[in-house]
Amino acid sequence: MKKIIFISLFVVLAGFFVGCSNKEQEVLYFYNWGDYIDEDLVEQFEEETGIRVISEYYDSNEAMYQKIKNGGSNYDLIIPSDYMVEKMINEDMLEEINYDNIPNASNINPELLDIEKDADPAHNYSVPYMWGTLGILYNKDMVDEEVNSWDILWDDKYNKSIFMYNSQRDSFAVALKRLGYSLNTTDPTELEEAKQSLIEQKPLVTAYVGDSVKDSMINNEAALAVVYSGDAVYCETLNDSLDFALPREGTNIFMDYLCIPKGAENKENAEKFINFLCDNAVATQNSNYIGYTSANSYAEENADESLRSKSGFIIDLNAVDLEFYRDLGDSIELYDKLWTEVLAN
Ligand code: N2P
Repeated sequence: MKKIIFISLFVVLAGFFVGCSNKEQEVLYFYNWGDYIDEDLVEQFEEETGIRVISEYYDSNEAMYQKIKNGGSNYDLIIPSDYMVEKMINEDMLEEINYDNIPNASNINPELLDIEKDADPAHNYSVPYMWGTLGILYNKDMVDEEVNSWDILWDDKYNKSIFMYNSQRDSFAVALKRLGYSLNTTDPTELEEAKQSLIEQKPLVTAYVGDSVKDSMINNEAALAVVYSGDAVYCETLNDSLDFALPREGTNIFMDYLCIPKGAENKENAEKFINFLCDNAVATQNSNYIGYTSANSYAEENADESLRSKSGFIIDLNAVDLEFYRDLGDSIELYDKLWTEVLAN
């Protein structure tokens, strides 16, 4: 009898524990750029779905790629830019997206679906999130001339009053476009020339930075900074002395995409979150908060006037020559080498 009671008790308890583990908390591992989402929206999603979002942050496509390539990470959602989507598809690092789970994808501006034609033309792996350009944020109280050329970043009048991003593609883009070359060049002579010019510029540069450039510019710490348009808009809304310009020699245009890394364990949760981010009201609130131009048509048109009125928010595709970065294959190793030399010099 005792034995029977003991066994029944065991069965009941075992059942209880299995029941508990079935109700295990749903999670989503999100690897995002710093300052690239309104965290209140993350909370709203958690409350609505019961899915806990665990976020980690990166500050360049290259850093994100390396972390995932090295293995051992378990991210379910990432936000690579166009050329990085192309590279990750080429290397079989992304999951195909199930659009049945993303009805709100219909809110994406159809023109933006094929603005970048090479990375993932059918968007099997990538849902457009935010887009922008690379340009010069400047302080009108410190810069008493028209800002219309990358040359200004080589003018020693602005000695130690210039911020650059610590990003090899963006820094080389500035130098290459200034020299009249493509920002996707793989020509060693052109790249060597660009490297030399970055070394020549270096004494004028206050620092090569990430998101901290925004606080520095808002606090009037420098005259000039190379920034993404969304970061510029964010700064402009907080400091009226700031303005943003695209140099006449041309620059980079980027589209950042919501993507699911290969083997993600919580793929459906990632798709739920992508669908949430594509909702019109959510996308508008998100864009208003971070300053970037949304790929959602409604959000782009209905963003706060305080953003829409700032230089950089409305992207004129014909303003200057705009080039997307491309995946450069193995040639990126030459960029790696030359960028290391710039930083070491
Ligand atoms: C936000 C970074 C945006 C990424 N801090 C630009 N591609």
